[in-house]
Amino acid sequence: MNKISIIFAASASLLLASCGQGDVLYADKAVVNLSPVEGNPSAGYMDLHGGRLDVELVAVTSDDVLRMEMHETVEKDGMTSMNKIKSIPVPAGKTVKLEPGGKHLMIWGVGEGSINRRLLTMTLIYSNNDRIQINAVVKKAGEAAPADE
Ligand SMILES: [Cu+2]
Repeated sequence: MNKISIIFAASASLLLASCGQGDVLYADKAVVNLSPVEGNPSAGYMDLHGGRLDVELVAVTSDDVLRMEMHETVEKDGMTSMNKIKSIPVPAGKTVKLEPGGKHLMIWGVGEGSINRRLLTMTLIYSNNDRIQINAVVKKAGEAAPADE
């Protein structure tokens, strides 16, 4: 058996509220915006909340996609482009947003099952070997954002 701890963080915000601490490594507000064009990659966004230690998000995986990459949008000479990045620093106690125009996930081949249930399960892998499983809300193009609870 490996020593990797798996934390199910689907309701991490509830957990956080109930224990009243701000230094738990977790992620929330995860969303996958499906590409309106079949074959084009979809984009993933979320809030990454730092724990007690400075760590890096080194990979995001899912059993129900063909490929997932971490990207950063960069602007140079008025032109916007994207670079693939190897990791995303998540400083202790800080919140790092994956959002349009910034760092984001690029996702190819989201499975029909996840699209139909409107949830994509993904695993965040950190540099300290923590693994956090989250469910991202899958949104079709043009669909309104789900109400914030
Ligand atoms: Cu991208």
